[in-house]
Amino acid sequence: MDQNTSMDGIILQGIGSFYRIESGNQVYTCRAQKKLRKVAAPVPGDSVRFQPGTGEEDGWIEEIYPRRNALVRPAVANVDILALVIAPLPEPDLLLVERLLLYAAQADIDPVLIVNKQDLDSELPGKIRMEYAGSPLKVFSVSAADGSGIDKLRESLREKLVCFAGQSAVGKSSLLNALCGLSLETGGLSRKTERGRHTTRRAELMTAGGMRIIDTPGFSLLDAMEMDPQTMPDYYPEYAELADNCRFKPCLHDREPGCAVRKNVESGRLSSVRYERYRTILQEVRETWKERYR
Ligand SMILES: Nc1nc2c(ncn2[C@@H]2O[C@H](COP(=O)(O)OP(=O)(O)O)[C@@H](O)[C@H]2O)c(=O)[nH]1
Ligand SMILES: [Mg+2]
Ligand SMILES: [Zn+2]
Repeated sequence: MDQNTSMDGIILQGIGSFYRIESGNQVYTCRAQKKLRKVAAPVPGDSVRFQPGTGEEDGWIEEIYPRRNALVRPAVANVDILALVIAPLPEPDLLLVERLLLYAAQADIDPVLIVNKQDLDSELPGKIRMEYAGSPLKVFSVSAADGSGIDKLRESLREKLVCFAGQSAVGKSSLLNALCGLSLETGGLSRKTERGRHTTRRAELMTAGGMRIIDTPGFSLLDAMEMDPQTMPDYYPEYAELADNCRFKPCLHDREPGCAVRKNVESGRLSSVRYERYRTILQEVRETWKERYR
């Protein structure tokens, strides 16, 4: 094949054995070479080299460039930002949020926390900010319904590949519509959930409003997280900062005597609810780690 006609592009979506690839302002449809599919199938977000098809012949993906990171469900690569959406309604599952923050940190993806529906409850964003005080997490307060906070959020997501995640009905699709001028279906909760359960809906990368976005259908990024419990404190920046002051080194900031993190929680300088979630997840991580060779 003539190498000179190769182009670089980004995978938007896989449909059967075909892939939609964006390059420049154009979208091409190509197959993946068999030898390439054996190593790893391309996923949305992958940066690839491909031969565009000619009138008669299908184009081919020749190479997937190394991935910076990759999520499993949804299958997507090279994510810059994991945008976790919560709202006063449905009631936030903050333990889920906590797990997702850890997941993002492990995958080297910047998380942001978006508190939507501020028109329904203007106090939730402040409460959440208190819980994450001392951590570098960015918390945005927005309303997809009345548009408040949307411009500021859009500004910090520009030029990034953003994966939106959160419980059903928190307003992910509404937010994408407000942020990017899309017209995704919203609100059809029961029907959509039902359909999502029975069919494998694959992730699609959309480019709109200066962002590359993935709207995940529902949410299933993680089951049990397999990681060495010893590494967990590293992913809590405000705890890592204090580790030098703990009596034990390393300290998991659990029940160790003389733990500086616990002291700061007891004195109210660090959030006790976030700390309780940390310990809950630490316990899970320990159990999963113990069982890993069974
Ligand atoms: N009051 C209010 N309702 C919202 C807001 N954003 C979304 N909704 C509503 O919440 C419901 C679920 O929204 P949707 O975008 O489908 O949520 P998704 O399941 O996360 O994609 C819909 O009825 C929306 O109209 C908001 O900022 N304020
Ligand atoms: Mg939706
Ligand atoms: Zn400690």
